[in-house]
Amino acid sequence: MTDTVTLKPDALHSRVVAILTKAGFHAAQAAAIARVIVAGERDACKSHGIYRIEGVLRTVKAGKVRPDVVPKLAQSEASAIVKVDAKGGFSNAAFELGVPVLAERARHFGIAALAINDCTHFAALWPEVEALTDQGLAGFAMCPSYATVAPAGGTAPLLGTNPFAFGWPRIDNPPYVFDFATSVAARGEIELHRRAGKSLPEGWAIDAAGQPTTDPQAALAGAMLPFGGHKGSAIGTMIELLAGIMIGDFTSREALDYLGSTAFAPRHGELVVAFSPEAFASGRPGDPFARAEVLFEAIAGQGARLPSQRRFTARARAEKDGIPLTAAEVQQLDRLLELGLDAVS
Ligand code: NDP
Ligand code: PYC
Repeated sequence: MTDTVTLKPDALHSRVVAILTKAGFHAAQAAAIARVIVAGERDACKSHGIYRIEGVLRTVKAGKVRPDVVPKLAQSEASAIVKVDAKGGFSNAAFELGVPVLAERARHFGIAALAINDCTHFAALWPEVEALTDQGLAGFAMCPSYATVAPAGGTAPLLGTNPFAFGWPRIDNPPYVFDFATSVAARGEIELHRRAGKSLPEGWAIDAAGQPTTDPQAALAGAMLPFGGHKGSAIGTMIELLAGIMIGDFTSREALDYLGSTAFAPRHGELVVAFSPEAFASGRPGDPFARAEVLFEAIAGQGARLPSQRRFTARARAEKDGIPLTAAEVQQLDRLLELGLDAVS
């Protein structure tokens, strides 16, 4: 008997939607959340795949997020700033509502920004920058998280794992996309190490006394470290400023104070900026997309791999053969569907 079950992405999407619907989600929120969770599994990004469903349900049960609301677009005809009020729901439906307007404004002005406020965000950011590259736009996305990362030289959690993603459209290839936490690793990775009983690599975290640790439990009670020392610390701080303070939303510290626990998905805002490469390159020599190809070929020509290549390979495999899940993961999906919010404490 095999320990692995293979599901087509559509079949997994239906299962996740059913779980969320039973838990009281509005159809637009359920479908949008399920899309990013399934995309995480399809692209072999387990830290933001189905394991996040429990956290989503826990956050609903604690009354820290509203599953039944519909996000609202704040229209401002002449502005390059598009605003969406998530109304205390998850970010995913709010992003899906705002992105067509963001793309239209970016084409019109050459650059435009989408600010999402009052949302709970638990997901990877690459689906969001890919929504821009799919439309021939470049762009980046960023958001705070909750205070779990010590600034470089500090000893206590203050910054979030604050992800940053960038995408550039390519002509006959998948886009150039990178997406990473500004901590050494995403917090989801620490949790997956804890669940698997594995030690962390050195340099990921400090314990509650500020001492280096490889014990995931001690790391969760202490603080994670920024990637690249003072450089990651500064980028994490920039994200607090632009995607927290500047858009009038929570910093990671404030998000944790609001939640009172990292057991829930974090609530804050998000900033997405879209660029039209044609508009910026207009009047200058060379086609920006052709010139970008020269750069990518030069990178690959040295034997280096482009970011997201692993993901795109996993995606192609999953689209052909289905998404492999362990029997335990399938049982957990069945349990979440049967028990709904009673499945989580
Ligand atoms: P990883 O370190 O796993 O990957 C970072 C990026 O680097 C990916 O684009 C990856 O591409 C690329 N990459 C990895 N190895 C190489 C290599 N050898 N050469 C070239 N590129 C490489 O990401 P993190 O653990 O930091 O983050 C994982 C996810 O967690 C992200 O999607 C992020 O958005 C999410 N996150 C979300 C948060 C939130 O609050 N919503 C908070 C923190 C993180 P590939 O995937 O192909 O390997
Ligand atoms: O993996 O660090 C993380 C994370 C925090 C919130 C969502 N993902």
